[in-house]
Amino acid sequence: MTATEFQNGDALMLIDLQNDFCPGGELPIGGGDEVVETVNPWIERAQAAGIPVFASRDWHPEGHVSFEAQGGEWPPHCVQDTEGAAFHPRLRLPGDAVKVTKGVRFDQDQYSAFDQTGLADELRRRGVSRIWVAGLAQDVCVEATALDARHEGFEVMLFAEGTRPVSAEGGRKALERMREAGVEVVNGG
Ligand code: VGL
Ligand code: ZN
Repeated sequence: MTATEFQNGDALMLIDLQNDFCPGGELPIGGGDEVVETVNPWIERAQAAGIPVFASRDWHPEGHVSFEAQGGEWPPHCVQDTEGAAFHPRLRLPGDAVKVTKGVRFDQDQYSAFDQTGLADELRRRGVSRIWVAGLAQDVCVEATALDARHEGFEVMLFAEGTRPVSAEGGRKALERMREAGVEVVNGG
């Protein structure tokens, strides 16, 4: 599958395109900023096709359980209302983009945009049956979101050029697990 053909019943799902996941941020992912440039034309195409654009954001309280000082595995990142938690300035999110906020629980992390957010019901309510996924990080929140989407019964298309992993090896394994779960990996835009 190569060409993007958005159709009725689709949604574009952009995962965590926030400053802290881009070079210069607190948890930078190599090429994170390139992903922002890559997804912009897809946003335009989604709008032209009249399909909804969803954008998730990691939105942690200060001292979140996922941070190293609290025994978690990550440096502090995407702390609520900081510049690092803001969407990347070059991301051209439409005004009617639907924001999905996660990672807000004090007692546990939420990698997946579906985790306790009500997203699956909201997508169904809008008649969405297939989602096109891009964003960061391929081996963390993108994977978790794509797998949950499959479990919820959605068709899932992953833009290979529209995502980057924390580690190359992690990225390869994530791709494998996503493919096994029925995620279709799309090359090119
Ligand atoms: C993420 C690590 C920690 C992500 C979020 O968005 O992929 N990664 N929190
Ligand atoms: Zn996080």
